[in-house]
Amino acid sequence: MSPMRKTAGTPGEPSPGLGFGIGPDAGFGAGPDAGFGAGPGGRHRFVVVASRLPVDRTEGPDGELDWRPSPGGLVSALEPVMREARGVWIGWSGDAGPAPGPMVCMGLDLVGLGLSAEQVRDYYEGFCNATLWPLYHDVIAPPEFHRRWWDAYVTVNRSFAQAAVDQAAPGATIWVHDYQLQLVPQMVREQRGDVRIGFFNHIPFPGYEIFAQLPWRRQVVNGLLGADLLGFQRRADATNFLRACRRAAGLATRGATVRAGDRQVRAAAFPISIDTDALEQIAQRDTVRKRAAEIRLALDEPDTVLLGIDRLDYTKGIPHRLRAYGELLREGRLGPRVVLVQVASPSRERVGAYRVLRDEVELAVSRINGEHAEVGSAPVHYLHQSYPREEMAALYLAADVMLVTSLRDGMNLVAKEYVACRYDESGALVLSEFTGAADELSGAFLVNPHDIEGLKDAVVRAATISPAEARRRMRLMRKRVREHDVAYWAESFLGTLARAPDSGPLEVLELPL
Ligand code: GDG
Repeated sequence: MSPMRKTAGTPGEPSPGLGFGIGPDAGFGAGPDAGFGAGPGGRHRFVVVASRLPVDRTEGPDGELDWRPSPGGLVSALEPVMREARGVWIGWSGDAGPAPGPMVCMGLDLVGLGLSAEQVRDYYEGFCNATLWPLYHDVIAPPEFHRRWWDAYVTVNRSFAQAAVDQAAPGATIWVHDYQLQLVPQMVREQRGDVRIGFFNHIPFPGYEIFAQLPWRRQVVNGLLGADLLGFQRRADATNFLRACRRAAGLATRGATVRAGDRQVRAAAFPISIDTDALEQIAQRDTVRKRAAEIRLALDEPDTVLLGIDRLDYTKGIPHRLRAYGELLREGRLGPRVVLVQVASPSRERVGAYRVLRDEVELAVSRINGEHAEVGSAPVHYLHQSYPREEMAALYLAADVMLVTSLRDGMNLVAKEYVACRYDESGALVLSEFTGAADELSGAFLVNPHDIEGLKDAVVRAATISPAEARRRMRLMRKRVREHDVAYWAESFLGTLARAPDSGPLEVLELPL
């Protein structure tokens, strides 16, 4: 934890994809001809643009405000190349207020942008979290469309783009992340023909019938097309995007390539992953293994521990999971000595749909406990809190069955984290087919979370699996997350970007479908 120069605020929610996994050496290599290096005039040859900085504002004991690293998979994957290239990370600090400006943390150059209270409301809570998030997750919640929110989205994207333009050396590589910044590639491109721009979308890209609802669909497609390479989690997301190019912007596509004026833009799947080694090492620590045993003891040594770990988000299918579990208890199909531990980390609490969800989940938990608890024991342990990563690893180790029942999820890193922690090859994963992870983790029990009977059957099968069968399935999944970790992901993306746009056929990652 390195003290830093700047001040103010509170830690935010675990940022998507930044919430877990550290490691000083993620084994990163940018590809043979990436050619990164510090640029002239203090500018940078590698620029990461993400909605959040990899640090949280904290308050010291005397009320002084400071910054604390919030290490995550993305940071650990990019750290070596950031260091080597004197790269810079541009992002928002997570609070309303003036820009914290440039700073150095863990030896990394960071540029903090500021959002006003109105921008937090209209851009972040509004357009990002109440328009794009539900729209891109197949309208699980109804998206709201407000012109004022769109205007804020354009303004904030412009300030991120300007910061990237200011930081980038001639010929730099700029990597823009996620749905909050879809206009940045084009905004940078307008000013800088010399840079290489990559964009990675962490969440799904919806089918055209859904995307078409967006009043600004053409602007979003054109914004993204400022990039040379667009990365998506699943092949289906890339296909959906290519279709949006044809339908919303009338552009021609050929294979994975879109012709945008005189430029060629490529769109392909690069499934994100975790820092597998670092996480496995945490899980193997004596302290963590001891803690896992303590957790089981505190739960009164149940026969079966089921676990859910999610941001409290309506995309994660927590109510569906609780419904299935409640019915299984009523039917007695899991036996008397079963416990569900549900971590629901606080998330986006100022957005209406999230407050409604919290009430719904807490009502469902109380109903189940009200019906089935006995004095001194409860069938659901509900934890609306965030935990350090060692505690998360201990929870993964303590669980016999991991439940991931998302209704829609770009990837779902929790599923991969569970697998990474199960170094003794025990445990079972129940995994929604609507996650990106379902394309890769073939040893999971795949479920449609809307099919409550099917979900119940899968939970029972996972809970009663033989040790040999569990080992066979877990081995398959562990091989996948070991070979395709976050370093592999970053390397594939940046390597492909380095070869864009004038090289031969695009390398699309092979997935075992
Ligand atoms: C988005 C996409 C995609 C959660 N609670 C705590 C905590 N976490 C960590 C988990 C995991 C991360 O947060 C959550 O990642 P997910 O992938 O499961 O989901 P999103 O937050 O929705 O992420 C998703 C991802 O971006 C990456 O591209 O996979 O589909 O929606 O790492 O471990 N970490 C700690 N304490 C907690 O209480 N330390």
